[in-house]
Amino acid sequence: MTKRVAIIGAGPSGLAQLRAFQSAAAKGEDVPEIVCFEKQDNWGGLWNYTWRTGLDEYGEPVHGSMYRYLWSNGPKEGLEFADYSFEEHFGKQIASYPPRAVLFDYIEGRVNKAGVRDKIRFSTAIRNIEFANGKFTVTAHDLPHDRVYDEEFDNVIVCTGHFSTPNVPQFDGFESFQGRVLHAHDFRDAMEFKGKDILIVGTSYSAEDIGSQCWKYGAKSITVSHRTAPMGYDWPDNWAEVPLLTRVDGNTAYFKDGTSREIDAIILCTGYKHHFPFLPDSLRLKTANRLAAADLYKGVAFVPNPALFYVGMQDQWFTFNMFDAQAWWVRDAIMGRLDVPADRDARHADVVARVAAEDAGEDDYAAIRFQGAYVQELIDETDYPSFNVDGAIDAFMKWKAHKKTNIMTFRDNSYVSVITGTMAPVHHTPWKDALDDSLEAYLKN
Ligand code: FAD
Ligand code: NA7
Repeated sequence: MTKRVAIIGAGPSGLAQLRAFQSAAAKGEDVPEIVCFEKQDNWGGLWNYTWRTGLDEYGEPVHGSMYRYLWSNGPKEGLEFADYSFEEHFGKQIASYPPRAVLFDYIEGRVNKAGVRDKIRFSTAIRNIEFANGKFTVTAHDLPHDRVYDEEFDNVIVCTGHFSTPNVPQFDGFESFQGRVLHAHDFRDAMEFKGKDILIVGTSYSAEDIGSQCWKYGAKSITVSHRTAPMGYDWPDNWAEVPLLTRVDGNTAYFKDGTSREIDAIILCTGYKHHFPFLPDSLRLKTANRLAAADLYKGVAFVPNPALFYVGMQDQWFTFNMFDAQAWWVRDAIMGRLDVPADRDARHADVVARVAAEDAGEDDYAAIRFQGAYVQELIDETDYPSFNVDGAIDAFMKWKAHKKTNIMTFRDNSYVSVITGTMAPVHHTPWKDALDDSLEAYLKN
């Protein structure tokens, strides 16, 4: 096959795409030439932890948003690769909420086994992409050698993630606040906030988890300010939920209900923006962070130009296994084994239907089922190993219930693998007491 395909990013989505092509090649199929460009010097995307914030050694915006002591925020049984189980990787079943280093090791194990590292050009940032006469011209920047060059491709698959460019609102008084104001993207170590009164703005995953971490590592108090609704869990005594921040004066934060609190630091857990500075307007995805992303046929093929694909651009209940389902589907579309409608209106109609179906759901439970059905739809159309998607949905439902029961102990539960059918062991130490998040400590079961 003479086609050339560019994959931008070697995080879980880009690695899923590399593995998808490699699995077809391993079956003796004639696959396109693949080049993956990754601006960091290693793979793993967000799971490749960096201490850096702001700009990196080349002046590039730091991609990493993950922090020390991060444990999976959902059960691993909801994200397990269908072609590479946790038991295969670790030689035994492990507990259900692995810390970051353990999940990084697992992600890496699959692609080491597949032998795809030589397809990746590390420390290479994509600067620009143009489309003309049926070809993409991709401009890459080899950062260590400071060399910019162009190459042509038939298809481009954007796998650059969407939880790296922070959404940073402004509140009156920030400019004269006496403590630190940071976005979740720049949060690295909860120990920094030990003994402090912290204010968190936002009520989604980052707010819940960064607040919980600060609590675990000894913050004096946690106040969480909501724009829409409080999270509503049964929080510890030194945790309060308050209405939206209106202003800050000195070290006093004022809220919409007229109350105020003294605070030492403010962490904006206010989400992220889909940001593709390397794409012209005509190729750039513009979507909210939702399950039915705008402008993506089957959630992956760009409606205005179906030679361009995006993987992992949805908001995420399912993660690694959804990226796999998408990557296998994209591979088959590129290899001509699946049809993307030639008619733009037909592609658009698919998006409209998905948006309406998502909007018809009333709660998180419906959202989980919606995304599970999407994963099932894609894997039914490719040779990605079928797995028990309903079992993964069931793990998510139990996880939600466990969080409601006790938000500080939900990670002490275990679930059944939907790949091997084995029950995970209960972890040797409750999450709140497990201060060492290393791989060695976690695997001591
Ligand atoms: P990313 O992991 O973001 O990888 C994108 C890659 O593209 C990066 O390596 C980046 O360097 C590269 N890149 C970007 N721009 C360029 C460019 N111009 N040129 C070249 N390369 C480029 N998911 C879970 O399943 N469980 C969790 O517990 C969990 N916790 C999370 C915690 C945090 C704080 C965050 C932010 C996310 C979390 N997620 C979690 C969700 C996360 O989005 C996925 O797990 C996963 O990392 C997404 O993979 P991705 O490959 O799509 O994107
Ligand atoms: P999310 O899930 O996009 O949530 C963003 C939160 O920020 C949400 O609660 C928003 O409140 C809130 N928000 C956004 N803008 C504002 C302003 N201007 N004022 C107040 N509150 C605001 O981002 P997360 O970082 O939590 O999660 C992203 C990923 O990281 C996720 O996949 C996890 O796995 C880790 P709203 O409800 O819209 O009022």
